[in-house]
Amino acid sequence: MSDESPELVPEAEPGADRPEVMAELPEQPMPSEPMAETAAEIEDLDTDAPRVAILMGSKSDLPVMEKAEQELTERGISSETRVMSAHREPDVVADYARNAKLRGLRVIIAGAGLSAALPGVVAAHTELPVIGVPLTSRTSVAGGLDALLSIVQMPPGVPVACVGVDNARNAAVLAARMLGA
Ligand code: AIR
Repeated sequence: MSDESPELVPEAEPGADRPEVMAELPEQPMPSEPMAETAAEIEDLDTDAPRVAILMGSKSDLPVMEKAEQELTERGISSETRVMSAHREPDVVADYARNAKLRGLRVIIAGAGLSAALPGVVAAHTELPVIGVPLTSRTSVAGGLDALLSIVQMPPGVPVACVGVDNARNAAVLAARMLGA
């Protein structure tokens, strides 16, 4: 038996290896054909466009939210993952949600912790179905109940579907069912 203590490896910051998830809209290719009239036509033109968006309020949410991305990838469903905060970058969130349908997205998964406004704010700016993932975070109250209630308690007319606390995988399974995939 050796009495050497194990080497301490510094923990990598969540998302340090995923620069593409930080809030920026992907560059839009210039259309070579006449502009498509409807979202359905755009979908036909660009079959590789992501069908599901996976959004989260902070890089610190990435380790949990990556489970949704994994599940969609295993099912062959294209997705894009972005970090944007409803409180820290409200304009980015509004712009993203307003453009989502025209970009060919069909379902939006949005995870956040604490006062989790992201799914609700996204739902306020798009007709697409939104699935909220309540997340635990360092300063959560009651094991994520704060985020759960923030996501579930939407006003009439602006629904957000909600999965269990930290259950990003279920959000992906629900998105797949919505897409009939
Ligand atoms: N959050 C970020 N903007 C608004 C909210 N509600 C959430 C994140 C994360 C938690 O606050 O979704 O779960 C803590 O974020 P951070 O960046 O301090 O680690």
